[in-house]
Amino acid sequence: MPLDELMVSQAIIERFTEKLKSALRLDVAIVGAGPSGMVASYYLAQAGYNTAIFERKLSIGGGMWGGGMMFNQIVVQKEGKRILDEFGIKAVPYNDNEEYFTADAVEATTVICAKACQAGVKVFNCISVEDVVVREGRVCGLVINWSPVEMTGLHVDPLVVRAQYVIDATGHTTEVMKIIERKMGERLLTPSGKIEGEKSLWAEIAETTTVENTKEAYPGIFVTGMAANATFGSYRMGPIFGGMLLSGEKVAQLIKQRLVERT
Ligand code: 48H
Repeated sequence: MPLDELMVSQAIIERFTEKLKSALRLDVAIVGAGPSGMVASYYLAQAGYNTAIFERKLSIGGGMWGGGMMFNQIVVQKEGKRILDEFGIKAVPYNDNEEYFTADAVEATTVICAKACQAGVKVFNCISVEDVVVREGRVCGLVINWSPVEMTGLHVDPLVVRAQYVIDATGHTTEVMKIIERKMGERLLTPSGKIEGEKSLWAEIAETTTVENTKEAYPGIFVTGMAANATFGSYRMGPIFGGMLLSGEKVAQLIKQRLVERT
């Protein structure tokens, strides 16, 4: 049988459209496919929730591919190693008392993403989140557009997806929370009611507070990973990833509880 080019195009168009349509009413919409967002998506999809990630870039993985200064190894302290084990990522002890472990950044990124996809997460790369949908002081969806539209500044209107909960996993830039702060003119669930802002590097405090700061930051939206520390005003930690993995796990747990309470 001759290869039918139109069949190839038709298959892509139909299957992608099905995927996008199935993401119109989500349980959880995650912005950003860095380590915290991807880990969160895995646990939520594994629990049976309709979960999608929207990632601006062509590649998933956020800052994890690059390890530290493009030395593509990541360091995870012993508290976070459990998550590497759960995903089946090889963790190599670095010091005698097994406080620090290293993992290959490429293996860690690709395995987490593969497990998330296999658990049922719908990953949409090359799509940027440009706004949120609100109802009576609560976030209930995302406004999305192709990243090339955003990058070229074309005047093309976006589409909308609804979600019971949204996660801002956009890293240092904490983009979704910044949009809410700028546009809604209401108090965020932070001490000052505003985004507190990221502080300089103090790894020990930063790693603990990344998990503590993983919580709801405005009704309907939770923050995870670096976005949690930027929103609630803590330090950066440099190239250590345990806090990112644990924060992703925590945000999934918190949202699972809420989803159970809502049913
Ligand atoms: C769609 C978007 C949008 C948008 C951004 O930066 P990330 O890797 O995020 P985390 O928090 O999971 O991990 C942080 C870690 O990588 C890191 O930078 C560390 C540990 N730094 C410490 C230090 O001291 O420097 O990923 C965020 C992702 C990226 O892929 C962005 O492209 C994406 O979010 N993103 N996607 N719509 N509006 N904004």
